[in-house]
Amino acid sequence: ASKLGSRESKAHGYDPNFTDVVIAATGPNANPRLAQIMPSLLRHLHDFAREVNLTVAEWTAGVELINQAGQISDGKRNETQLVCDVLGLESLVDEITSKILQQQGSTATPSAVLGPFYREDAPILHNGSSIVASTGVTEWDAAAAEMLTHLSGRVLSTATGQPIPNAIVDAWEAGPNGMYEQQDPGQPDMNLRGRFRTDEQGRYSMICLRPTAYPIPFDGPAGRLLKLLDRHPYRPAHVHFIVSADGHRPLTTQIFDSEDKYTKDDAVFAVKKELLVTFKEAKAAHAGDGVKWELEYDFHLAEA
Ligand code: MBD
Ligand code: FE
Repeated sequence: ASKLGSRESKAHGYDPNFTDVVIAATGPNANPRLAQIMPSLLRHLHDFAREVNLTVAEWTAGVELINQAGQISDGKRNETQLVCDVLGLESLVDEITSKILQQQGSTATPSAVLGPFYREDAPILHNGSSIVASTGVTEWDAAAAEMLTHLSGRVLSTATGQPIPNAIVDAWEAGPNGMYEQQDPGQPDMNLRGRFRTDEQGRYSMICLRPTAYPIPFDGPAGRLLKLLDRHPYRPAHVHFIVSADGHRPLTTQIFDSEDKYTKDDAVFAVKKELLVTFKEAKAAHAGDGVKWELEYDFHLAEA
């Protein structure tokens, strides 16, 4: 009876002990990691509500935003992830994870956030082939022709310094109109995506596009949030990669065009200075194939 009594007397959101009551409701058979982290989450969540005097109407608006994000999320679009991205949360957890690796002395290429547009099962292509398909949309094709890039380099092991044969470089990027293939009815399925296997010298090579700055989808809750916060939706020009090899930690990362003004003002806060690259005008050898730009970039993988 006394336990119930104390609960009743504390069951008020404005009583600072109310948070302890909610934390103490966790049972002895709770998932251990949740039991470890929920007290902190509840404390911050409750403190936030108290600190800003959150009203029922405001809380309801937040619930509706999350509901809408879930409703428009499907296999092609992950709006809840996008909401996390504009709040900096995906970048923060990436940074926390990579800090732990750096503290262990890792010299691997820094990671970057996955983002909402990765697709598994991208086509497996031979080194030197192109991930850029003609769309039949005149402006798209004309813009892409000006951005054709020879991207090549090696995948290396940080443990040995040696190149890794048979590593997989899985790359994806948006088109010159700022849209990923799954957002854009004008692009063929799996356009601007490809998986390349490194050769005996650990080398990969592809034709891709020098990337273009582009706005993250602005027509859903993430966009609504950006508008309400008077923020722009642009991400700096980037190419995504997942690089993997037997015996090594898979690396999810992005490279960023150093000449893009949004590298200093990324809508999802994902830029790391080690991931800035400079595209060079293509040498004559490639210019003959219509390739306008080139970039050599090596990936360094830590041992698993
Ligand atoms: C993107 O293209 C992206 O890479 C991230 C991280 C978030 C939104 C859109
Ligand atoms: Fe992206």
